[in-house]
Amino acid sequence: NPKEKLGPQINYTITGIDAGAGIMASTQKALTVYPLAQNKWQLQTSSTAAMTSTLEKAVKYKQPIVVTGWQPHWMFKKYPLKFLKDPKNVYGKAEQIHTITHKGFKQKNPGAYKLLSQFHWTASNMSDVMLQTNAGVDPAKAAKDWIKKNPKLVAEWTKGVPKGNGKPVKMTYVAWDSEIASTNVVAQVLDSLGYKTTIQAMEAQPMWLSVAKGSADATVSAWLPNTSGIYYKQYKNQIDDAGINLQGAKVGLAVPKYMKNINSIDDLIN
Ligand code: PBE
Repeated sequence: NPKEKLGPQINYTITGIDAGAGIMASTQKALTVYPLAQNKWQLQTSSTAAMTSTLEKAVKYKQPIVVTGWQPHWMFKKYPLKFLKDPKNVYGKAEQIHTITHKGFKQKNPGAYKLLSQFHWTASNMSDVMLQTNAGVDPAKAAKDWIKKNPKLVAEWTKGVPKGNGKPVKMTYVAWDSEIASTNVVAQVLDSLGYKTTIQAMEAQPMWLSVAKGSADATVSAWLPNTSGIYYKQYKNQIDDAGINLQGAKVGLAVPKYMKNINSIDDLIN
């Protein structure tokens, strides 16, 4: 019933993801800024898989739901979602995804660093891989297929990069669908030049710490300036920003389009 208030219908709950995600920290901030928390709203911590499955059920029965949403992600292709307006700009405007390495990595492995700094693709490229993995294709296989279909772009990344001769590259990432896609693709391109790349999934905080300490060499998972901003600030002296690998990412709260009266975060309170 659209005339009924939204809060009581969904137990004043925003369905979130893993606690370490930047979008969760931003949403905590939104709870105070808007002020949702004062109006009984809360953020539920879960995982991307649990959030998208709750979303799928809601969409199936056209029930209201508010989720933490971001792009690029297949959820926007699979479900009729819209971002809520964020007039108080808690989530920032467009985000970029950066490639971050340990401070000493450029010197230790200049070839791999060069490739990592030349890695860039579009939201649509990334979505191609994500749609495959979402359909059940193994991430390594999805990455391999994508690389085969995109030789021109891959050639830009490998341009002027020397052979790896077995030099190790330790990459770390958080198992968000977007980063599963980018990390697998980059690792395979590195390996195709003879580098020996390992990829290890972690929670966000230990991932940043590993790159800062040098127990990992690099990550392509840094959503900046806002989403991973707390980690970036904390470790900025021990890391090197190798550049933007994806432009125009976006983070916020999202609802299904059939929730016609809810278009802004402010609308959650009324
Ligand atoms: N995300 C996807 C992450 C970054 C990548 C938006 C869920 C986050 O830290 O919120």
